[in-house]
Amino acid sequence: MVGRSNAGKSTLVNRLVGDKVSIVSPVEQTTRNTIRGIVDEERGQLVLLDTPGLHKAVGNLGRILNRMARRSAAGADILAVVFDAAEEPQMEDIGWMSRVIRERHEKLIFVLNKADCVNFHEAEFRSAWDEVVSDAKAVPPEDGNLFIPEPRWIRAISTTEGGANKVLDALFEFAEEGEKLFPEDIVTDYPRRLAIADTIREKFLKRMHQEIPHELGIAVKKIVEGSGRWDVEADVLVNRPSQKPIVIGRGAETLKNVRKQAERELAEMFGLKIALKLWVKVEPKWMQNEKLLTEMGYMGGEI
Ligand SMILES: Nc1nc2c(ncn2[C@@H]2O[C@H](COP(=O)(O)OP(=O)(O)OP(=O)(O)O)[C@@H](O)[C@H]2O)c(=O)[nH]1
Ligand SMILES: [Mg+2]
Repeated sequence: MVGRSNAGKSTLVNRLVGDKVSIVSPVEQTTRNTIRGIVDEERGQLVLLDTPGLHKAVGNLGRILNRMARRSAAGADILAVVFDAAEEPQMEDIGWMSRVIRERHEKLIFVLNKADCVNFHEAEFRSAWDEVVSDAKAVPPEDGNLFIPEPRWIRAISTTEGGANKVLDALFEFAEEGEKLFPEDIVTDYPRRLAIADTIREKFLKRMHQEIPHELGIAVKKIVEGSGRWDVEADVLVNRPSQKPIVIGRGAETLKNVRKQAERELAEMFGLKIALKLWVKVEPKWMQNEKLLTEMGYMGGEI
């Protein structure tokens, strides 16, 4: 699953898996890792890769995220490009359209997501594709070997039950037979430490706007496993001193709410009590710091 930030890739993956494996928010750059979601049903098993949405890369983190999405796409058997069709096609959408031609994606699905929205720009997306195709034909590749894929266009409403069934059907239709890769009862193999960090970050994203979300990083430092209870310590990293009071909130209200909401959701996720301790730290340019990025799981482990 690829596509520009905020198109609804993670929402779609969660919908298809039938469980929450990836965090969702209305701000850009929510997903910061390739996350596997596993669908297991009568027809078989699908391993879905949720990826970070492409965006104008800023700093190391931005570049890493863009590279992650491209690599996942290159290695996948089936590519689904998710479009936010509630808005007109944008640069990143056109970018993916050109890329699927360049990289010869045969099994290709174009998901027109947010079909519940009043302004649904299906026609604009289709004509944008026609234009990309005719541009490609006008300037064929140097080896003269032009391949124009035929995408399967599917409308979806990822936020509603059953709203993405057609995407699931197409995936099963395209999928080739093989051995099951995962046990039947797991929905993701995303590492626990990163899942905890993401859940905490999601709770912050839900309360913040613009600017700060992109400059917020969560690093889980310690998980102490007691009987029926885990004690988790995490650093909340911001870029500048002025961001610290915003993240903490008046009377530490923001921090307290985030902690409570995250504790509740994590308890449900792991089936035991979770006690969180959050430390807000100013770490200028943490997004450029390879040591910190590695610690937060952003450098290695690409699929
Ligand atoms: N109305 C409507 N909203 C949707 C739909 N699918 C997703 N959304 C909303 O779109 C926003 C972005 O969803 P995400 O799933 O986080 O988007 P994403 O593509 O994973 O974004 P990144 O991780 O930043 O690349 C959220 O507020 C979702 O609730 C849909 O079908 N209809
Ligand atoms: Mg996402």
